[in-house]
Amino acid sequence: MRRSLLRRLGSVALGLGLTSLALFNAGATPAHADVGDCPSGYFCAWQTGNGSGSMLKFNTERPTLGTWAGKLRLVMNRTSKLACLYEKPDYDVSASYTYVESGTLLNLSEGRNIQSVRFVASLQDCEPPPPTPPFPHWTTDTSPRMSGFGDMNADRKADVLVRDSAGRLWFLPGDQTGRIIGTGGWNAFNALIRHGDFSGDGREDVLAREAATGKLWLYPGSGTGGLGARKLIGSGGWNGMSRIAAVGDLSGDNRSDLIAVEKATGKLWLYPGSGTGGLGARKLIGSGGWNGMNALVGVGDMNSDGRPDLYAREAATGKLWLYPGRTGSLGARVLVGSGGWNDVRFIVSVGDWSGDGRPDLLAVYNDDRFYQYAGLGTGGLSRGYMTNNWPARNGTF
Ligand SMILES: [Ca+2]
Ligand SMILES: [Ca+2]
Ligand SMILES: [Ca+2]
Ligand SMILES: [Ca+2]
Repeated sequence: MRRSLLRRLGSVALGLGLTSLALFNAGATPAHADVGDCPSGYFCAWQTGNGSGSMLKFNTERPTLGTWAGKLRLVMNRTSKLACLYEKPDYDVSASYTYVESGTLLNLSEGRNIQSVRFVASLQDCEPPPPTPPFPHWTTDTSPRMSGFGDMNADRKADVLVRDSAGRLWFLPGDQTGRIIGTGGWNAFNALIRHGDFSGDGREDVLAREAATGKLWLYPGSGTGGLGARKLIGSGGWNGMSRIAAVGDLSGDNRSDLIAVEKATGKLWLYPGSGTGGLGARKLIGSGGWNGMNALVGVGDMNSDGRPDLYAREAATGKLWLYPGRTGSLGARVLVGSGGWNDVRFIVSVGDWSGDGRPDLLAVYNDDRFYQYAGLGTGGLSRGYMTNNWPARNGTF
């Protein structure tokens, strides 16, 4: 770590016109202060653009910078956090602010007038609550009945989960509030899945695929929006799947099932849930071509026939298709959206947010627009309407 940082310092130092010799000697007593003096774990600042002269160092937030206010020209962030640099005291975002990532050196232009500094987990946290909380506003109506999925705290309101860039997981119950239910490490997963109960206690759970190992983990829902201790549900090989979705009970035994597309073959497999947190022997339900779909969404019973259905987005056309659930299989597909769905980053199924008892849909577009689409009960969707801006997050499901 120290070595790689020094190497990074060396390359930056060349750009600053400093000699690499001075940096390599940083461990020894230097003839004069320079950027190599910034100790690990600290945020350091200089009033010169080349890191000469006296150095200010600290590693806790500073609502004011005293005699250094407005004088920072070169800064180095050797804390493990992201540093937010505000042009007003007290982290006031009404003037502009900038940020410095962990392990980074930044030259501040002459016009910058830094007055306060905070250390946070991710960029969105630079804007403190209030006025802008570090999660999007999510509001929802109350459904007349339990939908069986999308509701992690059993209040008949559709909940949304958000993973932020720092790898934390947020629970958004639909009243514009949010709270952390995963304090970190969630960026280790390359698939996050939620739709109903897998552990058999009637509470909605979360499934997550670990990128490094291809393992599939079950995070049992607590029933109050939180998650319990995880359990291994798939010991490996899940990275061989291009898409995984939870669909509800497709096999007809009242237990939640998974479906997955095999990358190598384009086959669609049904993994029947055991009802106790395991998966039974898989069954082929699509003989090929499923790699042509770049999103699978378990949307619930969209066509009101009592069986859960699947939405799939066609990569080549941006069309959205409904595959009606049959017992242990999928029926002939029906067009739901004629195009444009490739502009959506996250297609999210959270059950009924409109309060009419029918499952609905959410879409977070690549440009952060957030659209709500109400399910019509016939398999299709109402015209979508934009209700919010949903700034880039690392996952919404
Ligand atoms: Ca809820
Ligand atoms: Ca459960
Ligand atoms: Ca159906
Ligand atoms: Ca609805």
